[in-house]
Amino acid sequence: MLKNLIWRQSPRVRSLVPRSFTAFYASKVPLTSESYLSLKRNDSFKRLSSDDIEYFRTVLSKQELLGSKEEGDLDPFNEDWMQKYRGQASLVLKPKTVEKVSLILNYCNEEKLAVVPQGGNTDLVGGSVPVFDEIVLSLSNLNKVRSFDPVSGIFKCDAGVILETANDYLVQRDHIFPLDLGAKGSCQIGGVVATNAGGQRLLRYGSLHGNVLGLEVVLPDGTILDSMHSLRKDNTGYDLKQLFIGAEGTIGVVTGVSILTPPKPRAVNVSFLAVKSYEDVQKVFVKAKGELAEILSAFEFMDAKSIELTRDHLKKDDITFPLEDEYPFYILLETSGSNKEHDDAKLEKFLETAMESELVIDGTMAQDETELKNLWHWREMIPESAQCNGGVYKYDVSLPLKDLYSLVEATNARLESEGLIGDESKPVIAAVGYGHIGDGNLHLNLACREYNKTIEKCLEPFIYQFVQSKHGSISAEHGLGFQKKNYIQYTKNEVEINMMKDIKKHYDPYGILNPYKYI
Ligand code: FAD
Ligand code: 2HG
Ligand code: ZN
Repeated sequence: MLKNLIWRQSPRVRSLVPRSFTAFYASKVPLTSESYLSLKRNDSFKRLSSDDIEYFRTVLSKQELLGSKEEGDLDPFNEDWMQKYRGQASLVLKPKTVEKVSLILNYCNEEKLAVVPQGGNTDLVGGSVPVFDEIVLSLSNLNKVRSFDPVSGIFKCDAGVILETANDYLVQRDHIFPLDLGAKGSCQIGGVVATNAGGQRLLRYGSLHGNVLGLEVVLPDGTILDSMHSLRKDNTGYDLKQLFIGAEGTIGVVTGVSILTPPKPRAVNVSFLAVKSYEDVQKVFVKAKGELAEILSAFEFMDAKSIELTRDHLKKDDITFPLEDEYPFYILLETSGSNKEHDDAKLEKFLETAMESELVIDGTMAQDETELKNLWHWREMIPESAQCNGGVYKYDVSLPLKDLYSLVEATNARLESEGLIGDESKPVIAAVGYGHIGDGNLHLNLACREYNKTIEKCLEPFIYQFVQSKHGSISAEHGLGFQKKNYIQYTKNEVEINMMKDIKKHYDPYGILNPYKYI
């Protein structure tokens, strides 16, 4: 039988409030321009002058413009979440209206000033921070809910609304945001649209390419594209909004989003299960799809090492692991439906037979909302646990399910053969695998003692070649950003890449938006 856990005083699921980037953090993050020496600043971009700042002051109020008065002021905008990349912006603009975004971009385009759009700065591929001296255009002051229609479920908001805020707003109206992810406390709706983030509910609600009904976007020359439609069906011409979903701020700045939201499920169950092998993870997934069918809303997997790292990291918070023993693999399985009795009966039968056949060898089920959040906490805290030891290399890939875990094994073997992992004298602490099995999406994280070029060279292009050999994608959900810019050809062919370059050139002929990234 599954045991019901008695939880201690539970911590609230930690939402990632923007880090306090103190001098301590600032001093640790190397400048991107110094870590990647072959990279050169594009000298067709103008360097910011006092005249430019004067212009911005005529358009923006004091609260909408940040300059580096004191050293460290702009660190939160220059440094990424992984503390791997650091730019040198000396100006951050935080406009409060779409019209101001338009004036800023129009001016920057005319003056050839490079700009990086920034949301919550939780990007994991170095896309949200400057590489050199680009101006940061933060959307955080554009943060109003615009409307919600309880009949259709259509929600409209500014790009700078935080994901968790949007979801809380919708929950109060018996709906939810069709996307959830660990960075919900910081990331913004515009940011998740710009990265086409996947997250934990994709299995159930599909991707943003399907849910987003309309966008408002400011193009690099300042043109406002008002496409904030509310239609589920609209076959009049090219579906322009799709271009901006996942474009990572390279061809326009998203300022408004119209999205279809589902009703809040009345019954949610979460179970945390242990299995013997990756083979069994797949078997449980097939069984879950067949038997839980329409109520299955998340199927996440974690290997033993990812949980080991998380246990170490959460020790300080005195949080008890939900299972008594350790196992090779864990599964977090969630169901969401409208009838608790029906869902409970289905899930119990599923778990009973899974345990009888020894597919599932241990597990627990959340008994209330607090336990439910705690079980999710063990999954959502893996990224932070892998990041907090000095450095982390992250690879977010799509692979056929049968091959998915073999990348973790191959990477471990390669690191061992190169003498980079094994004991405390080695730079890599662990190479761990976890992710969204339901979407064929593996997160391979290398927790390191430091960022180190030898590790990077050992991993790249090795990992991208591996993914290509299995016909996977080198970016499942985090995007290309700075990290993967030079590797797109491992997933996309020449014709595809050339069409992308044409689109970029068409909308952004001077290349001012998010340069040095994407393609
Ligand atoms: P930022 O990080 O600020 O920006 C991301 C990119 O979009 C940048 O290229 C930036 O230039 C651009 N951009 C931002 N706002 C706009 C805008 N308004 N218009 C145009 N371009 C813009 N991703 C997933 O897919 N699934 C996950 O499960 C997931 N979990 C995460 C968990 C953690 C702990 C962390 C730190 C990150 C996670 N991510 C995940 C990564 C991530 O992509 C997201 O957190 C999110 O999509 C980024 O939103 P943001 O507002 O922070 O955008
Ligand atoms: C998740 O699924 C996120 O937790 C982050 O996409 C993954 O940090 C990572 O590699
Ligand atoms: Zn993910």
